[in-house]
Amino acid sequence: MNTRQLAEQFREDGFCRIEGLFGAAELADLDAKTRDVIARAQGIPGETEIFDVEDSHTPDDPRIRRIKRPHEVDPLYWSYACFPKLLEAVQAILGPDIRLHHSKINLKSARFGSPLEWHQDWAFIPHTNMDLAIGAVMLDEVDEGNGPMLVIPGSHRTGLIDHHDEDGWFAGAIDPDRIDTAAAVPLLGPPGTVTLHHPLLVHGSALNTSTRERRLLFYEYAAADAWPLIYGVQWPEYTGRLVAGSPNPRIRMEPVEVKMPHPVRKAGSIYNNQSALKRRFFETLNAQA
Ligand SMILES: O=C(O)CCC(=O)C(=O)O
Repeated sequence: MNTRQLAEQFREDGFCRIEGLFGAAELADLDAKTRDVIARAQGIPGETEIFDVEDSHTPDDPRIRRIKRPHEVDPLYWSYACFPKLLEAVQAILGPDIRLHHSKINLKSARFGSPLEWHQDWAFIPHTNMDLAIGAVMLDEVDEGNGPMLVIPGSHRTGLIDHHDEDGWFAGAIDPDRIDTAAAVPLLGPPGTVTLHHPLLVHGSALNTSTRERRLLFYEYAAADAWPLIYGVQWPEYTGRLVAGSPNPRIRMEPVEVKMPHPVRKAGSIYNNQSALKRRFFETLNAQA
């Protein structure tokens, strides 16, 4: 792994990709744990503290689209957020002191895994500076057919694009007419591949109509001196999420563009925010039925 090249590609294209970062043993661990966590969703009536569910979810036929904050659900996910090879790549991009801002597993199940409309993560997670890198660990093979993340190379240099609709509501998505969707490329790879993307990189993903699941474990990293603006961070929580470096109350302010993700028609995850969209780019399961 040439971390200097990775950091350069991240700066240039807004993302980089590292094949084989996680090996067979780590993947087996993560696979078993993730299946074990999902098994706990049997019988749940709807969304919970841990699970975000598809619209077609029922208690007898659980359809989970996301495991929320897995690093709080099981220590295994926290330990892999601190995986040395992963941190080495993140530190090459963000510097030595790193904090895990957030984590999630987007499951994108075979046949019905939800699409996500085009967006920039920065619109959801403004900080005092923009030194953030969003890591995605492929827990399954990701191919053209099972809903890969689609990214628009270089789009991180366009600045923040509006994620509010014409009535002023935060829609959690960009009007597709405002971006060059034809320039998008899929992030593909065998299990264990990791991608890191810039918080302003425009990306989205389609409905999974294939017979293959596509689980992505996201670790959102921030430089330790980037303070989240979107929620009231408590110091113990802040220090408890450091994955490299030591606590330092000195925060770096930079002239970043911020538009708060408020007000929302439907609160909750990006799936909820986007459910109120009048116009969609990606087909949904409902549209197929
Ligand atoms: O799971 C995906 O395909 C995209 C994930 C994403 O962009 C998000 O959760 O914000």
